This record gives sequence, structure tokens and C-alpha cells, in this order.
Amino acid sequence: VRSKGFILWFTGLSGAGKSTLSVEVSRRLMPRHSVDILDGDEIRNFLSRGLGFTRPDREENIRRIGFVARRLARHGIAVLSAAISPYRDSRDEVRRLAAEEGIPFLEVYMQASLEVLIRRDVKGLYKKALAGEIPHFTGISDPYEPPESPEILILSDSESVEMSVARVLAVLEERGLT
Ligand code: GGZ
Repeated sequence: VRSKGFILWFTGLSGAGKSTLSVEVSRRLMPRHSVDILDGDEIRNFLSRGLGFTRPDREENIRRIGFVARRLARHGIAVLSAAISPYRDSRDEVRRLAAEEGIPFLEVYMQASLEVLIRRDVKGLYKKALAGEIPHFTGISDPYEPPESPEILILSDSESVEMSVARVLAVLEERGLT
């Protein structure tokens, strides 16, 4: 039988590890699933070109990602979305629409302290944001609303990627999705 589609929705601040974890999880799913990653960066270059970071633009971005994610999941694809998706209402709307269609939706909250993100600052974005050079930067000059009851909570400050991957896969297995 063909495996069932689902949506794994990663959410969290820039640098919290959404892209890394989604890539590693997708590698592990690949042998048994068709997998697609909808990554913030890539989506903004193609599907959401021209959208910025105001609340309405972020909401529109998430609406589009949610739309594509549901389409793909309906066709049996394991969809991994990796966008900051800072607004609870936007995420809950994707969740609601997925539920209406019977598509399993699992929110993965990549929790990371700002302190650690600022210290790591892999792309130098926090430094710029703190200097006021990036307006509406999530966590610095723009809000992030953490999920209240994510299916999976990743403590990205303290957990290894391998451990996070194992925990995501364990939840998928529990739900009969692997
Ligand atoms: C947050 C920003 C911003 C602002 C540019 N705020 O870590 P990155 O660099 O590679 O990924 C971030 C990405 C965020 O886009 P998303 O589509 O994930 O955001 S949302 O879900 O809120 O629509 C970051 C970069 O773009 N970036 N400006 N102001 N992140």
C-alpha cells in the first residue's frame, strides 16, 4: 500500500534549526515516502516572491505554503514545512484546513533561546537586526507567538540533531505515519 500523506509543520525563530532538522528527517523518510520540503528561503524566492515581513505578508506567505502543503499531502506526500510562521492564528488555520481534509498535521516547535541564537548568529542577521538594519526581524523587532500545544517540542539549545530526528520519527511511528 502507498504511505499516507501528512504535514510536519516546523516553526521557530531564524536559526533555531528548522531547515537542518527538516532535511535530516526527510532523509530518514525518503526510503518509504515521497517527501517534499517547503523551506522558507526557497518559497520566498519562488512562490512568495515580493512578499515582505509585515504581518499581512507573513500571513499570506503561510497561507500559500499551507495551500501547497495540503495539495501535496492529499497525494500521499510527506510534506515538511520550514518557515518561521510566527503567528498562532496562521498556523492554526493551516491545521484547521488540514483537519477538514483528514490530513494529519503535526506542529514541531523548535524552541531556542534568543540569547543562544544571537550568540551563534550563523548568518549575521541578528547582529544586523539588533543594529536596527533589518526592520520587523522576528524575535528582535517583530513578534513570535510560540505554539501552546505542539505535537513535538524540540529543545534546540540542548538537544543534538540526531536526538531530535529520533524523537520526530518516534512520534510519526506512534501515529502510524512511518
Ligand atoms: C525574520 C527574516 C527577516 C525578518 C529576512 N524576520 O534564517 P533565515 O533568514 O534563512 O530564514 C529567515 C527567513 C524567514 O522567512 P520565512 O518565510 O520563514 O518567514 S515567515 O514564516 O514569517 O513568513 C531569515 C530571513 O528570511 N529573514 N528578513 N524580518 N526572518
